[in-house]
Amino acid sequence: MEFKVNGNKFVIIGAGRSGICVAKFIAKNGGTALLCDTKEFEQLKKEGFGVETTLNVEGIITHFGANPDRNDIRGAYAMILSPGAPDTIPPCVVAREEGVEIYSEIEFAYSFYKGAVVAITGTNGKTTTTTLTGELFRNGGKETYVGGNIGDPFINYAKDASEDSYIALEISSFQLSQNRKLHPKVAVITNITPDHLDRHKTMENYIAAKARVFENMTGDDVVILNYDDPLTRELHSLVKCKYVYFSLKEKVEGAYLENNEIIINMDGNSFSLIRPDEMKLLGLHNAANTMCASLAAYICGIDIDSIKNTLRNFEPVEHRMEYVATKNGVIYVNDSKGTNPEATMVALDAIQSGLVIILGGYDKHSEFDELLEIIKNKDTRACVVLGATTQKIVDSANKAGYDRIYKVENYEQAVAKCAELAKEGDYVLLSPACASWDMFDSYETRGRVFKELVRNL
Ligand code: UMA
Repeated sequence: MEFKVNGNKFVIIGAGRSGICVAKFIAKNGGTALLCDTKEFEQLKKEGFGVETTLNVEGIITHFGANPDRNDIRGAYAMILSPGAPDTIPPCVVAREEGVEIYSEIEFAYSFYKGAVVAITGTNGKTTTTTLTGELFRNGGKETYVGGNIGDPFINYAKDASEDSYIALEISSFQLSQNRKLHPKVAVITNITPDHLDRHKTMENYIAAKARVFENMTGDDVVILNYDDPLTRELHSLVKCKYVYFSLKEKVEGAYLENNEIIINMDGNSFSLIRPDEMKLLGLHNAANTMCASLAAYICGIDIDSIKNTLRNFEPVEHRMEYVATKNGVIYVNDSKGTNPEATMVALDAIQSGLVIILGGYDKHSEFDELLEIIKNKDTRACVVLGATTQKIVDSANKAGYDRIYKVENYEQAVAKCAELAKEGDYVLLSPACASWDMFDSYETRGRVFKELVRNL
């Protein structure tokens, strides 16, 4: 079903990246958007997603600083919910009472989209996999879009794309929990480890949200699952279409690593793609991301030489093990996208020698004990800690018997402290194991602040 926008009123919850783009789309297509946010205008403006461009636009009515009330919601054609807003908030309760259907931005956008979706979800690795998938398809000669949780909402591409197009769509568990009709041609689940438990409450709910990515997939559609991660591997029992695996450890149908080569092994064809050390991406986790993206491209018929060529030239994604600068012989790496302990553990795998790490941020109720054990066992030179999770991280360090912990108040102090502690040849890694929302509007802003401070050292 395509939403009928012309002449209809929509209530949009959240005036962030998703909500602003949805409101503009509705206004452009002849509908009326009531764009709501509990934050005040000045605060929204500071976040830099362009809320000011929604003012005085025909077809957009703004409602900031409070939830919409019953009169605002009554009679609306639909409510479109931003991913960060759970469907238990008061406006959603009212919408249900008033018979107004609630949709995610992804579902809304999907209703207009005629091309094929390659959906990428999982706790970690989504952004690199999505970006690489986009590059593989684009270089393979396909009309390609890249969007979703990666930061560029699906609605921006949904209507103009042709039937022959592909979108590499990064989807979070938040976006999937409202899923209805989304029907990817290929879906990737990179891995599932505890994350966002403040919102999903239990691991079962979180896994169930991720599994919704393939609930409408049938026949020749293909689900790509991580064989090395038991939670993801076992999801095959719920899959109603074809599925393949990727693995760093076992020879599987799909893609695997053997003698330091990435092998594609599907439908009786087996061939080597590339050696991980021929690529510019650091770490084994990136070999796994490469397998996911390459499998998706191979399944959709992208030429193998084109795949190999793209892999050889692909540059790391911003905020994902991104090299920033070398200052006084110390190498600074920005992994601000490391927003949970598992992501940070993966980042740590890629660095063997001396390390100073910046940890801490918004509290998502994650556990830090295992991470601090690893930090201790790696003989990490120092941990510089800040943000809402400071005490939790210090407690985990105490449990692990690790005492090279330095508390700071802000990023200026953090970078200065790292520069003071690191020795020539060391790495300074920003991989905070936490979301940024206690200090920044996004991990991107956090990463950019870090890079700026490093460059000014
Ligand atoms: N809001 C309300 N009422 C509520 C809850 C929220 O008004 O009850 C408002 C907030 O005040 C805020 C607005 O909603 O101003 C923000 O909405 P949002 O949090 O959904 O954020 P968007 O800016 O629309 O960005 C979202 C994704 N953010 C989240 O899921 C938290 C972005 O992913 C995504 O890029 C974007 O949609 C486009 O699809 C970011 C993210 O951090 C990168 N994702 C998490 C992750 O990767 O771990 C899930």
